[in-house]
Amino acid sequence: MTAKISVSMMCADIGKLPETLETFRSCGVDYLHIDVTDGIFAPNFTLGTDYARRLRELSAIPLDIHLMVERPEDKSDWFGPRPGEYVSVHYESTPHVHRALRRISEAGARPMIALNPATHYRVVEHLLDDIDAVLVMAVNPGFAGQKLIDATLKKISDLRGWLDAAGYGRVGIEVDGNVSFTNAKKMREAGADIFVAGSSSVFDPEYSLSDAIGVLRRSIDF
Ligand code: S6P
Ligand code: MG
Repeated sequence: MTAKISVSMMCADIGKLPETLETFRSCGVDYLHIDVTDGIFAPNFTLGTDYARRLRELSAIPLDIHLMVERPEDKSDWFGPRPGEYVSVHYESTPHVHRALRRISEAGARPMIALNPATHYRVVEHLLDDIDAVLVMAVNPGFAGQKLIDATLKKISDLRGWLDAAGYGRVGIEVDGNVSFTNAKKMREAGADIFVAGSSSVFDPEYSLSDAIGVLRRSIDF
């Protein structure tokens, strides 16, 4: 899969939203990553349904909704998932992971299973026909600005090899957390396809948004 950029909207300046979205459009950003936390499954309260709805009015870039909430099978519909959008649910967040993924595909969106750093990738074995991608967390969910957990790189390469060997080359890998310019290159080499860009790259105040997107693109396009 060609490398894709999914910008982390919890890192965006809410006071500059229209011009930020215009920059993302002109730079060819692939997805808008929407972090949703409930203060229970993951600490913090981040983004929600009204914000997602407003983004769809302001931008044609598809959403990539990351649900870090308990019982996501009851909540994904609140976001009105659409064709072309990803919705990810955490393996650890519900005993009904399969049902949660099915609700997303029934809504016409693309289901993704998210894994915390300590969760082994093999838990997705019986879900492979029900997902379009696996989201590998490179930090613990809840906050931007954390440091990469080093074991993530091996996890990505092992997962990529395991998916390919099982005949699931179509299943993509998204990586989320401390996707810096340097880490992004290593993550791409390990086999990641979708890169969540937050304070470590696209929103690094040392760069303009468009410059940062260009640097990130060059780190992952090879
Ligand atoms: C973390 C969340 C992430 C962050 C992203 C921020 O709970 O799922 O999507 O927003 O990691 O990026 P950075 O570069 O600050 O780690
Ligand atoms: Mg996220």
